[in-house]
Amino acid sequence: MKEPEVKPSTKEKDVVGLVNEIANGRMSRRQFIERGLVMGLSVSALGTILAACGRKTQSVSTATLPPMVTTKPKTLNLFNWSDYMAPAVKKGFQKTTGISVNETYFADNESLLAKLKLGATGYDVIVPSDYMVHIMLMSNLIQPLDMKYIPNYDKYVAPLFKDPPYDKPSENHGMKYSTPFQWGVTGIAVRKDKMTDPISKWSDLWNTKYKDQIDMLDDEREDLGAALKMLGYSYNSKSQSELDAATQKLIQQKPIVRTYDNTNMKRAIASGLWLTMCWNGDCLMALDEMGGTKALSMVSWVLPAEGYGRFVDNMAIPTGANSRYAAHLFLDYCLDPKIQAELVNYIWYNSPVPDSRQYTDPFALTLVPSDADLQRSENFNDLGAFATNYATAWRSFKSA
Ligand code: SPD
Repeated sequence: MKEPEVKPSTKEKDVVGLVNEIANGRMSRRQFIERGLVMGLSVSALGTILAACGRKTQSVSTATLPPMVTTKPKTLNLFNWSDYMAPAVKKGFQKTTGISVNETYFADNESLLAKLKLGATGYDVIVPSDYMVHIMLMSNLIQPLDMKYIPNYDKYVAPLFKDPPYDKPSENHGMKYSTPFQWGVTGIAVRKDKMTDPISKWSDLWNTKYKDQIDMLDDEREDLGAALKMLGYSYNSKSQSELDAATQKLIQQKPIVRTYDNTNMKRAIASGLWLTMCWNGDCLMALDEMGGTKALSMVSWVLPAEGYGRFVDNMAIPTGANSRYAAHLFLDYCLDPKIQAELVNYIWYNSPVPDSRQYTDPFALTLVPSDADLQRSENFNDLGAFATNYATAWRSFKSA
């Protein structure tokens, strides 16, 4: 006989939410006790939960760095976004250290997280974006770095990228979990040689006249964020009604979208698709393949008027890495100004290392947003417990 499905009651879910908040340091002990009592929990039950959380947070706050075993492995496993590493950088690292780089790919932050949560081990270096660094460090999926093995961080990283809010556990014990890799923005690549209408905003991607000439990113925070922004809300909204409205917008747009893709926007642009939602580096990569500056007469890059996303992608070392040492060497190597320039000259994103500019191909600076343009951009934050609402919204959009 089929067992009856037992669903958690609302009260149970509220208690789970409350426990997550205290365990992840998003709530003070006092707030926890006050809310717990209002929910009808006994003082002794609250005491037991606090004791358990205390053990967890203590292990973070007193964390001492694990000893560094400086044996070099043959290979370092890099888990990265596609089109986000220069072959010359991998070769150079091998030449310098004797360690070869084996690169595999993920499509978005959420699939990277899922992979690690499911227990994948053996990745030495991963490349999560800002908000995802915070989610991962709060879940102990990445390890604290030993900065004495990453001297290029202090030497070369711009102050703006040092000490970012996403790289801090709830109790700030001074450990770092990530180094900046590249930063960028999200916009629209427009084939102006194929269409003459002016395009300036996200809502243009909802115009039915462009049916099958639109590609969207396949990315939960990016697509929901663009729809939120178009409705006048924040990329980081924690309002269920705003999120519902954004989900409905994406569902409404679905019939006119040709495809959702994060991994090959350059092909869409180069093949002549009119409107491609994409990241600046991938747009520039397409332009590079289409002939460099000449291609600027065919493609325009639009930073939507309603506001758009700005991100910092970072390098971090998963808890289950094979070689903590090789990973530190690689993080350090990638922050060298010449290596940053080698990267930028191939992947066409923006460097957090100002000294790299002197070695950078001027073409790479073509799509760097001005300070005035950046006023309209918004960072992506860790949404805490509300992240599950985005996941649910994204699933319902996908299955609609
Ligand atoms: N092809 C490289 C793409 C890397 C983009 N990072 C995405 C950040 C998402 N908010």
